[in-house]
Amino acid sequence: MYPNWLMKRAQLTGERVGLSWASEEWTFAELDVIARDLAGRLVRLGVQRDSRVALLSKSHPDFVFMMHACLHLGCEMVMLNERLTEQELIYQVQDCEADTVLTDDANAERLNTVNKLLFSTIKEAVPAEVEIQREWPVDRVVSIMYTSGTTGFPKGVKQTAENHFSSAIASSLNIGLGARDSWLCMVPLFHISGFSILMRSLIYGAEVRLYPKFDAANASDELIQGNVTHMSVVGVTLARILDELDNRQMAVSPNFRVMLAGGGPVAVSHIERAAAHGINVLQTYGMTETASQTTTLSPEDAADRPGSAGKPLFLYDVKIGAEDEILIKGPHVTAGYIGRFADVQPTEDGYLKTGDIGRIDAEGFLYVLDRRSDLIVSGGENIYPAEIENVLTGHPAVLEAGVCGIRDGKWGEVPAAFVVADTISAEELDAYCRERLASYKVPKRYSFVRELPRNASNKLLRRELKTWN
Ligand code: S0N
Ligand code: AMP
Ligand code: MG
Ligand code: MG
Ligand code: MG
Repeated sequence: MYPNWLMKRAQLTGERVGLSWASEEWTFAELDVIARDLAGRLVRLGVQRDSRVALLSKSHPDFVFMMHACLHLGCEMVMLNERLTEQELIYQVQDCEADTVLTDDANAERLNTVNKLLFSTIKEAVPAEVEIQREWPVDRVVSIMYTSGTTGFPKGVKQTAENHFSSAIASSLNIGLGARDSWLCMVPLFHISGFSILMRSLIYGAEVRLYPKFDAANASDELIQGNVTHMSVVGVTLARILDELDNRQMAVSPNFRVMLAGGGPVAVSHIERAAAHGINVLQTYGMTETASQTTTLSPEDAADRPGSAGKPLFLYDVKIGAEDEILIKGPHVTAGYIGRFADVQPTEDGYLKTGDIGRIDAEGFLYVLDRRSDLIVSGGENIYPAEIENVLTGHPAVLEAGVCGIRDGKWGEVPAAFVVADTISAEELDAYCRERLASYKVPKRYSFVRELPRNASNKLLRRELKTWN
């Protein structure tokens, strides 16, 4: 059993700031009071203790308050990605069988066909008497996040209290985090990149400095003023910060200690540019199935190991399996999937099969050489070609479709589609995809071809497609 993390944190260092947003801030004790109050309101509105709820919100303090309220009620939280289309969201809400979806008012017009509660409605309700869940079983599911799968159907990944706890401990044993620190959160809270910041903050008593979204000017202000000690970025956002800092010609405060860069490969040139600004970029290899980092390059090794994602953190083991696949073992590895993938066993002999290809050097440093089968990473958002191909072949005029990633100056990589079709234009396909896919997944280019590259068993050769560009 764990104690309820927010309650425990409020008892230990209740007077410390746990969350800040522009000029507002909340101590851990205040967060606990707000969460208890909201928990009572949720119950009044019919939310059951220990039930599964989905949340759809922009990054905002209210979102954090609602999450804490849900955790107080023992609820499992399904984190919905705000960029998804209605159709994509409905798939997840149905797959997870959530009883209720809690949405911020900005998303009020969405998900009208499901049982939904707006944040404003919740805040107006009269609180009921409720009992807060004082202890958390280690295998309690805290969060569920959907991640794209090779089949084209996103999989709901369970993240337990133990997953998050061990992740926070292992992270801090390497990077260091304490009650005087503040972690700048400009990554979405619905991704593990953002949610893990919230978990670490509870466990270490550090502040979360929250912003509604990534903004290079705001990020630079924070780094220069020295308000924050840590920040999480993806390659694209790091590049935008570096451009901004180049323009400003002002020094980053020595208070700032760690820039954790993950979600995909980070160019060595970015790491070098950052170093010139006095920014310590730590490249990490992490994923939804491992509640964030598995390997991270420690500050001491960063300079000598360009391109490496570091060594496995203290609690974890990584090895290379057949066909150079990266295999991961540790208490941070997901307990499994839900919904249509509930029967899929995530581990084999205790190791998570990542699908990523890598190499470990003689000193034990991991190099991620290639990503899970054909996965495209665009600005830190993952896209599986199969998901786009399924949509394209759903169009009556499309006979076959193949999608692969192409290099892109702005996003790193973007999807490009190759289609075998009766007469149809790229514009029509674009409109068709936009209705059905989040806009970052919509192909940036369509090529009409007579046939697709396939092997003897008729399997699409997406690697080959890449060479057609
Ligand atoms: C890069 C971001 C900030 C871009 O968003 P921006 O600039 O705010 O765009 P919008 O104004 O919202 O939209 C404008 C148009 O741009 C399109 N668009 C937005 N994002 C993308 C994208 N990624 N790719 C392609 N297009 C995009 C919009 O659709 C819109 O287009 P139109 O006009 O056509 O509608 C934003 O994308 C962002 O925040 N990205 C990062 C997300 C993230 O955090 N990913 C990480 C996920 N992975 C994990 O969580 C596992 C790894 C991990 O845990 C980790 C990762 C990083 C750091 C630390 C860790 C850790 O281990 O702790
Ligand atoms: P997600 O599905 O959002 O959890 O993304 C996890 C995937 O992102 C991993 O399986 C990798 O394919 C990719 N990824 C994460 N970190 C890195 C890295 N440092 N280098 C290369 N690919 C990475
Ligand atoms: Mg994924
Ligand atoms: Mg402060
Ligand atoms: Mg993802």
